Amino acid sequence: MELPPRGRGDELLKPGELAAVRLRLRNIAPKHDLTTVIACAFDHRTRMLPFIYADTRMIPAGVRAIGSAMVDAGFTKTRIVLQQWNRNFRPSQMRLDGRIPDIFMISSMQLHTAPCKAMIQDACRIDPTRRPLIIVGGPKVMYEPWDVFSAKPENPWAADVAVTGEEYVLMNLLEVVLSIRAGGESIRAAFVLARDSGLLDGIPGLVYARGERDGVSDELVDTGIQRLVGDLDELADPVLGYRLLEPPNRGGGLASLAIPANRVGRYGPVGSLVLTLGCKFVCPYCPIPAYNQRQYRTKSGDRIAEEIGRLYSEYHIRFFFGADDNFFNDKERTLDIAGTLARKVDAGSRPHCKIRLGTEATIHDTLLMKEHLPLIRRAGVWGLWLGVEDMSGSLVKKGQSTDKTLEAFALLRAGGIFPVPMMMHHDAQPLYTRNDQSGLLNQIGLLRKAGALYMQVMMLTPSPGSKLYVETYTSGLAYQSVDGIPVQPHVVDGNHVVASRAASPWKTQFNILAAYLYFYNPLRFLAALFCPKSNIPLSDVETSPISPSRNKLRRRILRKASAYLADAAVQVFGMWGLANTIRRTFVWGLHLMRGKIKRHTCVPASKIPMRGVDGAPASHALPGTPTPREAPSRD
Ligand code: B12
Ligand code: SF4
Repeated sequence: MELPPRGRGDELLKPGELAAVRLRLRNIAPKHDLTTVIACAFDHRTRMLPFIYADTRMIPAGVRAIGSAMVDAGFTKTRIVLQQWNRNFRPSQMRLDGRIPDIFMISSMQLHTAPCKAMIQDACRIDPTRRPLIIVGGPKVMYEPWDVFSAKPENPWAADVAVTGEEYVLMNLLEVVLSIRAGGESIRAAFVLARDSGLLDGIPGLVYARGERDGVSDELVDTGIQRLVGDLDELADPVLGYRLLEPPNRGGGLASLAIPANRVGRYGPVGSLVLTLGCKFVCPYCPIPAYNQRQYRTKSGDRIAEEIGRLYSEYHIRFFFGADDNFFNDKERTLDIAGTLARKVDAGSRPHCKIRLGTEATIHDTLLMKEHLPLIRRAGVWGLWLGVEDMSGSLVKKGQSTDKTLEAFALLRAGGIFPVPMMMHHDAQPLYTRNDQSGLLNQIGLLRKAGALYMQVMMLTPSPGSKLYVETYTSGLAYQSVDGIPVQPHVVDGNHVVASRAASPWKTQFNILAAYLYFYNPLRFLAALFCPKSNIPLSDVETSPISPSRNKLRRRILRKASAYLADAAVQVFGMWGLANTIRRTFVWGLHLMRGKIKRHTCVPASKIPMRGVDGAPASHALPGTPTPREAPSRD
């Protein structure tokens, strides 16, 4: 079930609305002297291929965006804590500027739900008179905001509010709460007042609780689907967020200072960057088009060039990953971005000459961009993650036949861009086939031959907010438990088989391991040493605009050697990643083989009644959610 659409023409904020709220907050911020901690939930059990490096070395854009928005709005006493680096962090121990913060925020993906809930629980241990306002946001609550309010009287805990939207919703919420905050009053008390007087109901993108018995809320009020910011140039400067990072440490509390700017690139060498958001395709297992209200939103080329320049100069970050859903979605807008970045390179701008940018796109759109690929490469795009899924098209058709995929690979490589296939394994796909190319290994073999250095295979998994989501549960496809082990969020990661009709799902689980082993292994490592796939045009190009005359030869040899050895290095990395993947998923395969599988019959939904404002249906309620009228009396 997808998020419901807003009314036609009412999907976006009015131009300038986000910029205006930022300005208004900046005017009142000095009066309030707020301290804020924003934590990124991360479950370390999810560390495996294909994301094992990016998951901890790329500083997530969500928390950073929220941190940037806070600083930009004048709330400079803000700290970002990544559980990726600070796994022992305990909200109950945090102190910022010598005090318990006024606001504690959490950002979480669906698969990191367990640590997200643990942090809320821990924050709820703080004395209620001093407890910060707890706000939860990010991809988890975009679709399942109700899950951050406990429905168990024996274990009561809850966020104060879930933000189902982006920066604007948070800024809007802060503005309303601060507008009624009396001097010396806690921000949480002001929030409660705003909530109880109905002031939050006019802010689409919130879910908050009302009433309480035995520690469990009586109902959740859903203020509806957010309006999106259309022009991403209105967002706060991402450079601000990088100054707020808590240094990696083993303690439960916070260090006195954030990571100094000159060390940020050391801890997080890959910078994620919002360039565009949205996608025109409608794959039934993907929530992205509906989340974006079928809108495509971009930053301008000038803005992106400026951000990259500053991120490079201030933090020495030169590897970037675009948070794009489909970078080539709109030719004109892509060319604006690429053209601007390429012009900077032509003019000899050092940061722009040095960067390497990776992002996601579809095969279909890559082919439409074929004559522009040299420009895209000049702009710094160096790797493209392509949604190949299953090339035979038996899973989904979005213009990715075998021929087209191979054509796109050849064009990209000829243009100096590394193609990275993202494959989706599913019940109907055999591991290997003799007479055609539909088998998983057949396809991987073809893609390797076509020049893939790195690849990912994921299992089709229920994704909240997608068209297929509810049906996956009601049809009994999704597992509830395997061999008596409940299916918890951290295994709903695309690496574990958690939804399948296969008679022997363990085979599917081991197929994924076999696919990786086929791609990353000692034999291929040796082959990569003698016949590397990484030697593509421009792979050894000089990226420095002004070559130092000294050491010119040495630099040239180094560049050539690293281009030559890159393929073998990726193989070594892949084998190490595979060892971790086997360690984490092999036992699951055994449970699938030996144990009984219990299936869901209905979709997990809120146990607490939900409603919209003015009695409207709640936008984020899934089928089976009680409404306040239906709620059984707890007397
Ligand atoms: C880059 C990316 C990754 C990178 C992340 C690296 C990193 N450390 O940053 C990598 C490649 C590692 C990755 C891996 C995975 N990813 Co990913 N990824 C993305 C992608 C393309 C961009 C993320 C991003 O930077 N977005 C930009 C930021 C600004 O957006 P945001 O995080 O949503 O934050 C905004 C709002 O959510 C909100 N917000 C966020 N936090 C908070 C907190 C508060 C308090 C408030 C008020 C608001 C708020 O405001 C922010 C600003 O607008 C998104 C899709 C997308 N376009 O967002 C998928 C996405 C996040 N990934 C997703 C998934 C499922 C995965 C994987 C499980 C693989 C898979 N099966 O597809 C793995 C998990 C790996 C792991 N162990 O964590 C899903 C998450 C779905 C969900 N409901 O949780 C997404 C949304 C794609 C999708 N299918 O819809 N991913
Ligand atoms: S092409 Fe990718 S982003 Fe677009 S709808 Fe399909 S899976 Fe989602």
